[in-house]
Amino acid sequence: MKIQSIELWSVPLTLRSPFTTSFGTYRQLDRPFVIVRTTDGVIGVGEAPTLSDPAYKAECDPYAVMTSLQTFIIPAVIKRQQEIGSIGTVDDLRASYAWVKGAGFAKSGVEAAFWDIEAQQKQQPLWQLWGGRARQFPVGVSIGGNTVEDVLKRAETAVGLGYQRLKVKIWPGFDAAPAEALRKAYPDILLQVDANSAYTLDTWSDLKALDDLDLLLIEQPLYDDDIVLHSEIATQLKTPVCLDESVHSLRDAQAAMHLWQKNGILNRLIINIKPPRVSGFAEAVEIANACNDQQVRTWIGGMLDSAWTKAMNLNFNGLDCIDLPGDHFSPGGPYFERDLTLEPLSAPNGIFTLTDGISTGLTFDWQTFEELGTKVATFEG
Ligand code: OSB
Ligand code: MG
Repeated sequence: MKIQSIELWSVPLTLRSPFTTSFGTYRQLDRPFVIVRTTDGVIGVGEAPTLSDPAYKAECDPYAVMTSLQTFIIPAVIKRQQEIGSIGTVDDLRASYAWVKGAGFAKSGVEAAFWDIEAQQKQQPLWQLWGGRARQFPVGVSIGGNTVEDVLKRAETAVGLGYQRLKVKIWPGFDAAPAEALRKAYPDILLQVDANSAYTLDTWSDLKALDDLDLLLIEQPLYDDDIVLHSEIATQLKTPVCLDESVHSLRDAQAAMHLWQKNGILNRLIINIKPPRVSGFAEAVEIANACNDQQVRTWIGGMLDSAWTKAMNLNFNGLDCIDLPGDHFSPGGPYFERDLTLEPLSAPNGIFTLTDGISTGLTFDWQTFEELGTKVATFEG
């Protein structure tokens, strides 16, 4: 595959409903997009699903991602092509920028565009490229509200649409109340909570109040870069602890499995695999398989992604080794006022069905993309 050009775009996407986490409320998100054109006319589209600031993770903001892409990553890919003639595989691509430390979100944007190209060249859906099958699976929603009433209202809409799995954002002072209210309203629903690293060693024991609510998991209670302390507090909770922010690579996932195993609680480890947090789908697929080998349950998390990237994540969810419902849909219809696919994503009764459609299975909406977006830079191959 020979690259003709790589373009970097910035696209503002506006949420239909504000999304609140322990670290802030988001309404508009400026998204870096990478457009790769090959010399034989194939176009690949990849999004780096940034938030507005680095409050979730280092380098998950559009400024860091744009700088990394523009200054280091894309020039490294172009240079590699000049040296070896073409970038034949995603492995070649990753090798070209492997020397860049961190920058997972930025790398994932380029990698996604290459997967889109590879799928088109092979005339295959992404799920097939990644070793999955066109299966049906339940999907869930993530509720980011800032009062119990708001959370209950969002949950009611989601359950009304047929979703059977809810995740609610919590933080110190706003934890047992929303979780108890949801459990009371929906005694049988799959329910989980996400703290986005809002607790410390002094405050995490508040979470013991959630231990009798039959929760599926408690996600990322402690520090965003910690695995060891999570493995220790996990011994004192009946509810499985799920890692999100702490896992950046296959090695991190292996370290977590090692520590939970050592503590005799491996069946209470769950990993949220977010492709951009681990630098892209190649690493994400490796993590999914490694966890499955040790019977550690996984699910696919989201970053308030556009429908284009949600569709990629749903294809990834087609792998048989993914056990639990992922965050692919908003609790109340589409996430964005204007989104970037011609066909809306849908999951009737909370069940998503993969198709034989090439690549993501959806059509990228170039008109909306060009109306909303701005081209920031072009690199010639
Ligand atoms: O931790 O999963 C998270 C959104 C922003 C930052 C962090 C997280 C989230 C979500 C989004 O929960 C869920 C989705 O994209 O559907
Ligand atoms: Mg999370």
